[in-house]
Amino acid sequence: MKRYLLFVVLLVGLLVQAACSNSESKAAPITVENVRANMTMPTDTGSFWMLITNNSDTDDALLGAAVDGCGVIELHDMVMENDVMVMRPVAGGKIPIPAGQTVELKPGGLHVMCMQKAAPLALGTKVKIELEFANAGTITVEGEVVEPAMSSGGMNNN
Ligand SMILES: [Cu+2]
Repeated sequence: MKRYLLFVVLLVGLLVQAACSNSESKAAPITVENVRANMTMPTDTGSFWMLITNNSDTDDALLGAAVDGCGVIELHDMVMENDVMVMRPVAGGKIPIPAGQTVELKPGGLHVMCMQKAAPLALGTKVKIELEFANAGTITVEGEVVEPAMSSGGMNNN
């Protein structure tokens, strides 16, 4: 009986998966998860954090992004300069996403920087972000507006 149930669960899982991937011919080479938009501040800047996984066996790279309400977007990293954390554009203007690896964009680290922000967004708002990859092309994902200090785990108050 247990086995039968397990079989049914697996079968349903497969069917759901098949239905979902019907429009795409194969598994996505790049998957983007946990997209968070740090866009509540009453300033003209904001940032985006996310997990980017390269499921393919070819190295890829994030080249840029586009978001409605962000006049300019840059890819930034945080580095120590004279004992102070500062952010600056990533070397080479891109974030490498090596084959088979996951790269985390997070508070205090790599991020997609929104400049010339049109207006602050309310917590919980859904935001579309268009990501441009060297190999995978353009991938549009949706993120949610979170508290400025919210880390990937949601428990860091720094
Ligand atoms: Cu930045």
